[in-house]
Formats: sequence, structure tokens, C-alpha cells
Amino acid sequence: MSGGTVRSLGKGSAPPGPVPEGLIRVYSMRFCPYAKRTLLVLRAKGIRHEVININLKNKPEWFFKKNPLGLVPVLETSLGQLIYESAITCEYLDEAYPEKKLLPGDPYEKACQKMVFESFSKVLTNKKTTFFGGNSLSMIDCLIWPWFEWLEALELNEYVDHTPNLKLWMASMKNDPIVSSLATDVKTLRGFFNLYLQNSPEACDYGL
Ligand SMILES: N[C@@H](CCC(=O)N[C@@H](CS)C(=O)NCC(=O)O)C(=O)O
Repeated sequence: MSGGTVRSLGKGSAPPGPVPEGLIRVYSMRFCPYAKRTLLVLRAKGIRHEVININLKNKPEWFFKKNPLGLVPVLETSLGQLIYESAITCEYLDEAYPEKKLLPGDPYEKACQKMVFESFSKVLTNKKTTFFGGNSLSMIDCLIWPWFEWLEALELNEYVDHTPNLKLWMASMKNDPIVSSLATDVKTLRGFFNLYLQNSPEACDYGL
């Protein structure tokens, strides 16, 4: 599940109990692009998980025990292990659940994906594959996509007009079943931005 329709927990809420065995928990926020990286990886790898949304404008006191920085995403395992920082959560998931790897096993290929991540726009101009890492969704697509999803809502789509490969990649991403299952529509994104900029405690639950 993506947590897309689950109301967030705020100040005064009771801390959730331990994570049931066989599940991993992600503390998220419906509109957070960093958390979406983790959710994309969870979905792409088919990992059973539960989502707890956090009201970032009115954070529960207990949330700082999950991440002293007070940021989402955070992963929590049934052993009580806590992992935060989105890129680290994604790499953790790829290693802890090795059945369907999103990062290449070969160290050189892995280094290549990470290099592309560091300078993706320049490298993409020469790419010959549908997705960044090949012909199916890979780690780098999951790490980059959440910000591209915002372009239309921010009326910034024209900035990719001069990079046809980037446009093609965006179209492939939108059509991918994993990516589209986590998509947020433009109207909802705009509603969220509007409330978030007003510092509204309702922002994280916009549209529910
Ligand atoms: N470097 C962090 C950034 C995470 C982040 O900034 N998350 C935002 C939501 S999109 C957050 O939790 N903001 C709460 C705050 O700034 O207090 C990561 O990659 O996980």
C-alpha cells in the first residue's frame, strides 16, 4: 500500500506499536518526493510494507525517536531497526531484499548508475535505453522521478522541451505500472503546495 489515502499522525498522537514480523514500515508524507523514492523502491521490489504518514507541519513528539532530524522517509523493521535518508533507505531495501535487484550486481555497472545519478541530465542526452538503467525501471529512475512528477503542477514542463530523451523518459515513467500506481494528480499537488506554503497543518492531508 502507498499510504496515499491515509491521514497523517500529528502532535498528541499515540506512537505506533512494533512492526509486525514479515512487514517493513515506512514513515512518509503523501507529497514528499524523498519518501516517494522509498515507496517506488518498495513497490518495484514487491516488498510487503505498511505506511504511516506524518504531519510535517505538526509533528508527533515520538517521531523524533524514529529520526532525530524529524524528516521523512524513515524505515522501521520488525527488529526495531531505523533507517533514514531516502537514498540510504533505497540502497538498504535493495540489499536487504535481494530477490529483485534495482542496482546492478556488477561493481562497475553499479558505479555507472551512481555516476549517472550525480550528473543525470548530461548523460541522458546520449542514452539509448528507455529507462536510465536499462529497459526496465531501476534504482536511478526511482531516485530521480519524484521531482519530475512535479513539473506539470509547477508549470515547468517547457524546460524539458529541448531534451527529447528526457521527455521520452518522462513518458515511459508515466506509463510504467509501478510509477503510475503511486502518481499524484496535478490538481491535488497544486492544492498541497498552496496549503504547504501557507504553513497549514492541513497541507499533508490535502484531498482526503
Ligand atoms: N535528505 C533527506 C531529505 C528528506 C526531507 O527533506 N523530507 C521532508 C519532506 S519532503 C521533511 O521531512 N521535512 C520536514 C521538515 O523539514 O521539518 C532525505 O533524502 O531523506
